[in-house]
Amino acid sequence: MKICVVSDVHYKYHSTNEADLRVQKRFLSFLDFAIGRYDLLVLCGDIFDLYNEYKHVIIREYFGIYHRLAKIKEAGCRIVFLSGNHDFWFGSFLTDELGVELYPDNFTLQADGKTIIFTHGDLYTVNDLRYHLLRKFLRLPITRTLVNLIHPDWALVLGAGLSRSSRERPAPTALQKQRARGLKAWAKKNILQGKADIVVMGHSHEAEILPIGDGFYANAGEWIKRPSYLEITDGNITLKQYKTNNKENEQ
Ligand SMILES: [Mn+2]
Repeated sequence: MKICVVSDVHYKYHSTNEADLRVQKRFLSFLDFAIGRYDLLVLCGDIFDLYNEYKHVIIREYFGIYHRLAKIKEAGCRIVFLSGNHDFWFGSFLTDELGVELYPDNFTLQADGKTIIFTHGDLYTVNDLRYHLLRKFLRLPITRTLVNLIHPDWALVLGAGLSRSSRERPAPTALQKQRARGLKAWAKKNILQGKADIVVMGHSHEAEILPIGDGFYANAGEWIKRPSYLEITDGNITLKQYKTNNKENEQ
């Protein structure tokens, strides 16, 4: 089985910033590259920098992604999307129209004799009570109901202002690094207790594969500085950099 994992693209619904446009172009090119290549594509959270689906409205700027996900799906690939801390207000569009499977917290897969747990990672940060309270608040149905009373055009502008840009802090700060230690600690606990062979996360923006006991903690990294993704082929995990042929995307 051939699995691809990508996370933390932070694709913006609207931006004129050159760095953002480069991320968008690269990611769309990556999705084209993924068509027909995998059995399972795991979108491990924070693919979108801001996300909401209304009952009858989708964000038009995301059409390029939707269109390619449909092509990936039509080529016979299963698509799993895990909520991140930037994209969790999903509706039925992704499931009903694109056949994407949505998981709000974790997704566990048995494949090629391995147990693999996928999760974005924001659930497992440490010393981060303020965020964990915010996480609960934003996921309350009433919060979303109230936001959805605002016209989508205005709600998006408001949301973009509130959604802290990862571009402005591409390198994790010391405090963020400290909080992110919880991700590896959670992975270690699950691997050493025999609950998983591989724990795959995003969120920390630090791409790596770390052996733990007989297993691995793997992080898919980010797309702002160094576009990376993970491949798990027949139970073997590798970290890859995505390179396009287009020179201007290589800078
Ligand atoms: Mn995140």
